[in-house]
Amino acid sequence: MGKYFQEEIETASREEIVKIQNEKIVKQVKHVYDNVAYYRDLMDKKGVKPEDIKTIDDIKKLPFLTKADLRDAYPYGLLGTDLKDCVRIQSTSGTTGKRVVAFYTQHDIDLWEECCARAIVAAGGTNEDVVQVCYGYGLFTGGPGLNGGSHKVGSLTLPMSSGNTERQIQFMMDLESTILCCTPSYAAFIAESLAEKGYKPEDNKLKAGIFGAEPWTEEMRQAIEKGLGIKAYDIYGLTETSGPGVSFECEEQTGMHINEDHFYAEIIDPDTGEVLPDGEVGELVFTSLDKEAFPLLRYRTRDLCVLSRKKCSCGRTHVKMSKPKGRSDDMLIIRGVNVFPSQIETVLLNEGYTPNYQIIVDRKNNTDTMDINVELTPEQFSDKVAEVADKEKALEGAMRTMLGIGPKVHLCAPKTIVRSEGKAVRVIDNRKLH
Ligand code: DLL
Repeated sequence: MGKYFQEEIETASREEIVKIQNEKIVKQVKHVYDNVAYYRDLMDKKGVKPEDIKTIDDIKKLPFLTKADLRDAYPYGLLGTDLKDCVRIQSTSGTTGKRVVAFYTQHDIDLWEECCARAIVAAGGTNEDVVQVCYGYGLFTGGPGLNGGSHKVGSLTLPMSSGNTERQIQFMMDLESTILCCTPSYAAFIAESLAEKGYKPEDNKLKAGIFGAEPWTEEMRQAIEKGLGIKAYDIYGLTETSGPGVSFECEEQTGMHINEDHFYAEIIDPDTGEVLPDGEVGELVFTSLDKEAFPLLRYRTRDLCVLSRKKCSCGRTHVKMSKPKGRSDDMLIIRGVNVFPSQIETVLLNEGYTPNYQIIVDRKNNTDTMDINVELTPEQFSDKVAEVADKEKALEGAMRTMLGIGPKVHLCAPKTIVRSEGKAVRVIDNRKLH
């Protein structure tokens, strides 16, 4: 296997990509209008008919779809095929409200797994690799998606699921895993556990990791790369669009190529819905181009990103999205200031701290408070009160420079912040504003 999983499409010219998108969007809109009453109503309300969509540019005429619509239509209201044609569901890990349930025909599964296979090959994967998948299996899309992608590449697949770190390490060492797939926070935990057992980065056979499902910073990437002795690639996706593999990083590591033959991306102003030009930060909106069971037109992800069409040295031509800079609904507003957890992570890692932290937001006497618990390594740990107080002050200063407001920092003893095996819980908001 070469550098690409599907070279022709991954390196297609802009004209070829637009041609494919033009053809597919006409069919996809007709499919949705004919089969999904919920979206047909939205189109009718907006006065848009399938005939109005002749090219991909006409997509702007279509109404948006939001998570609230998904809740409204739960569970079958957005189904685009007969239930008897579906072979699988997957669902979100959300703990509040109704979960998102996505449906798949066999065709949808195949396309999804191909997207994941592209990501694995972009990370250097071949049929000679041993791919250890420790994303959760089951309803979560991470495990099944990467598992299917790994099969398509022909790699030996270790369907580990998350957790049981002892067993992860045993299999990693005994079966000589070469590619690790999990959340970045779990990768950091695995690196920490390996070091504790006395393993050096060069003792494992890993060469690459494919990490996603939660935000992670460049600083976190460097820490993981150093800790495991690998190159760490980002992968993005959401249950609504099928799962991981909507976009993935190549060796250039300057953003994730969106699989544009299956998903059309737009960036909009989250307040006005206006489409923004490439290069501007806004909310990412996806339109599926060839899904059968769960086709979504102009789905608002809430993820804030930038698109770039700069030529990529890897030869792939598909548009790139930046790492999500946060979610429009995850952004904390503290005393009127917008704060993203990723900014805090950047400061911590730049200042030489671990990525083990937790942000606690509260409201006391009508004023927002922000406390950040930061775990120290055994080397950093000191029982001299003055020393700790000085370090906390310095970190508070660095945070104030980055965020514009001053949080209270608490340095904690090693191993006091709970490790995550899936998506890390970084923020505890006790303000009960919702
Ligand atoms: O997290 C799918 C996935 C699994 C992606 C494995 C990558 C790897 P959901 O649980 O529906 O699906 O959560 C989707 O997670 O809207 C983003 O906010 C966030 N997210 C996913 N990938 C990334 C990433 C899966 N690479 C939500 N960087 C999305 C930052 C990410 N955030």
